[in-house]
Amino acid sequence: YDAPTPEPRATNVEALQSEILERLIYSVGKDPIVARPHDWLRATILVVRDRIMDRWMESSRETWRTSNKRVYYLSLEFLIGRLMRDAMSNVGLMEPVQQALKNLNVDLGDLLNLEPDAALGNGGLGRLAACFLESMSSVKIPAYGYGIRYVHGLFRQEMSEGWQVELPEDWLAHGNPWEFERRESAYEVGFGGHVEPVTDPDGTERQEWRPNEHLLAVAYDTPIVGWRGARVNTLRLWSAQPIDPILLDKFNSGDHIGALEESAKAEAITRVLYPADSTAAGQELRLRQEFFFSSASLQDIVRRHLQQYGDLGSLPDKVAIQLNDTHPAISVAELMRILVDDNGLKWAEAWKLTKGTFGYTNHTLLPEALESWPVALLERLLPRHMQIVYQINADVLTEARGKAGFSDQQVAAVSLIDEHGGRRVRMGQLAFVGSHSINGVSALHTELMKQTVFSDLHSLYPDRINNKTNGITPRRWLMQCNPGLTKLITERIGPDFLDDIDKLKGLLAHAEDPGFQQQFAAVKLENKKRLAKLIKDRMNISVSPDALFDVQIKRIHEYKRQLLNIIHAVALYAEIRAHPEKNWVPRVKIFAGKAAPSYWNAKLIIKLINDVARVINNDPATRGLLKVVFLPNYNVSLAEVIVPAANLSEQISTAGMEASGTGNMKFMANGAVTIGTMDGANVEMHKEVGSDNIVIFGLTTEEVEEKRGRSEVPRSAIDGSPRLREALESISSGVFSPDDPHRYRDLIGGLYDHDWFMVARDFDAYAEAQAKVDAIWSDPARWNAMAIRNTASVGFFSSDRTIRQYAHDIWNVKTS
Ligand code: DL6
Repeated sequence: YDAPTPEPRATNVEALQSEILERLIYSVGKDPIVARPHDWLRATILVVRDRIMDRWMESSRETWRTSNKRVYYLSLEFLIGRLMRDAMSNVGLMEPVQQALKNLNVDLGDLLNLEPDAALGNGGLGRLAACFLESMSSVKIPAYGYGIRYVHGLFRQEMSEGWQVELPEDWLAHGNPWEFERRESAYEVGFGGHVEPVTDPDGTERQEWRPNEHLLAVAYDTPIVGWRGARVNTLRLWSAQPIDPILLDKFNSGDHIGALEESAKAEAITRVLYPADSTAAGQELRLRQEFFFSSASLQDIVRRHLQQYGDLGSLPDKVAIQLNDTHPAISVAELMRILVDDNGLKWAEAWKLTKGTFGYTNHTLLPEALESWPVALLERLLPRHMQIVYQINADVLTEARGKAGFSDQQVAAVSLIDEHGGRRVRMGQLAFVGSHSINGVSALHTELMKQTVFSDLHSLYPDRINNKTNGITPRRWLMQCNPGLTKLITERIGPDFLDDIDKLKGLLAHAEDPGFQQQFAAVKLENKKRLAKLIKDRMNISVSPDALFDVQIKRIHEYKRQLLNIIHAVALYAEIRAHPEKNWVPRVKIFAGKAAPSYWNAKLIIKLINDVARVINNDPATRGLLKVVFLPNYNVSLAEVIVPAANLSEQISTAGMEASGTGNMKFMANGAVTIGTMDGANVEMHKEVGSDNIVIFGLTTEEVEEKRGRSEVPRSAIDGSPRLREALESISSGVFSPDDPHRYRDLIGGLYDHDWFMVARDFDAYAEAQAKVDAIWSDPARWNAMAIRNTASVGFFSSDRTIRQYAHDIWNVKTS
């Protein structure tokens, strides 16, 4: 591994400037006189990329040289966003590149805004995967992310008269200078066919899967560079391609469309990301996607392992595979097939290696998001895997029946096959039994996992469930998105926090310092001005940067309760109109987020927010004291502008329903105060920052459970709260939807009827908490101290900490 490499590229301004020019001419093929911004972007990315290549190769060589264990993170989603600023900042190139471009009369900021946002994910789970990749590089873990190179990432959201409209997203339209196509790393993936028993020449009998459909998985690699270039890891995304690009015999016989059918069918697999994050998609194409990327990744992992170590017995010592939710859970059966059928291992030995290699992370307890596949579908698409699932299940059931005190009901609950209403394979059970570690993503969520979805598997295997509270990378979510605050913190406590985020604690000593408070507030104000400009430019709504920016940005879902927030806006509006003389705190309620295209109520909530916004924003009686804004097309890049500008972070999910949340941590880092329920990671934020620095309200998980259990009618909560009743009546009677007065009747009717998400029953507590927020805001010294303490206390929520815990407790790999 000591082959010669060229000298690392120079990083001074002159060298960068001349190389950008060179790349523009020789790689992009453009004369600088006519070059368009996209050409400059491409040339600049190529120059930055060159500065990462030598570290990338060195990282890879080091792993081969040292025989260190590799970690593989299998995820159907990687919501990475833009890469250029991340890469430049992590290798210290921001300033020289900016200067080099300036000398060429090009503005770096303009180029950064042109880079497409790689939206290969829906929400929390995909963004977490992206933060983890960056952290694994930063703490020097040899790691690979494996996923799908979707041609179209998450849809682009536009508004048509306040309704969400979904349009295709096209992140690859201008090519992708970050990726390297690896034709040599292509694997065949099969579907369908049958299984045949075969006898090898030495007399051993085994099963062989003979698929009747074949396609190619072609690798595309993207370098992921860690903080200060600590290490460069690889994100390997698979693209599906046909084995024969065109069926010539069909073409020659005149069937020109039929000749391309195979090709279209293969490419369909990696064409579109499924746009749902909290319901199992349940369609055959989705299962194909899941198997396609699992199979290609496992073939690649096994090939690399055999190349280096020559035998598979050392797999768990040298390989850790983390399953990001159940989407890659079929990997458990695929690895068993590779070990037993392709490599001749005994079943028991293969099972031990499989369990030793896999870890599984659960991200949701929502029943509708728990994946299961009809047995008949698996039998048709993956017949050998279905056999393997049956065999694994037989062993699990034998173990369960042998456990003292285990009831028949418990045995049925741990079964991989759900026998209710059509037989289905439960992917959570498969991932659980095939892994040595099963983790939740916050302390509360992990406890609830033990008590609910996995309670019986937990009794059977009590040592497997553990907690790994989520985190966010402080590079992207503080240093890069908030350079003003980063500079201020550096001036105050020095630069050590850049390398050790816990050092932010040093800010606690300055929380009460009026001078520092003023500076902190001034940075926030600048960020708010930038957001106010964006709102003006995109929405033509004027908002005052002096108002309290109250922000809820995340997927639109009933459990996340954007409805609670907008009903509060309606109630506040009524109060302002009724009492214009009062000393109201000016507020801007900012929303952003996408709804799954088939989720009617979520789309209706978007429409309601827009309807309410239109009425409130145009009513002179509010005198600008309340504004409501729904910013379309929420994505990582938009979050990077909104988060640094937020004063108040809305984390108001029904207790027990948000597994963790990670947006909550991003706001905390940027000095927003949280209003939230005791849910997900809010519980741990409350512990870290202290109850004086967070505004907690609402029912607890136990109270929610209890109310649901008693099927208690929500009407009394509504009858007992005049302001809630009036707000609901005004919405359902059409005050905000005069063109269709009944538009919200059913949505609001649900609150009277069952109120599953406890919107009505939490309303008064929420409104009181908001009044408390107003009171604190009216005392700037108190508010600023709280904001500073939030930033100071965010260290625990760094994804470096999370990854170190995975490394230590699950993967058994060393970190820096
Ligand atoms: O763990 C990352 C993220 C959590 O922070 C959110 O609380 C949770 O809702 C989200 N889950 C998903 C959908 N999961 N599935 N399947 O994105 O995970």
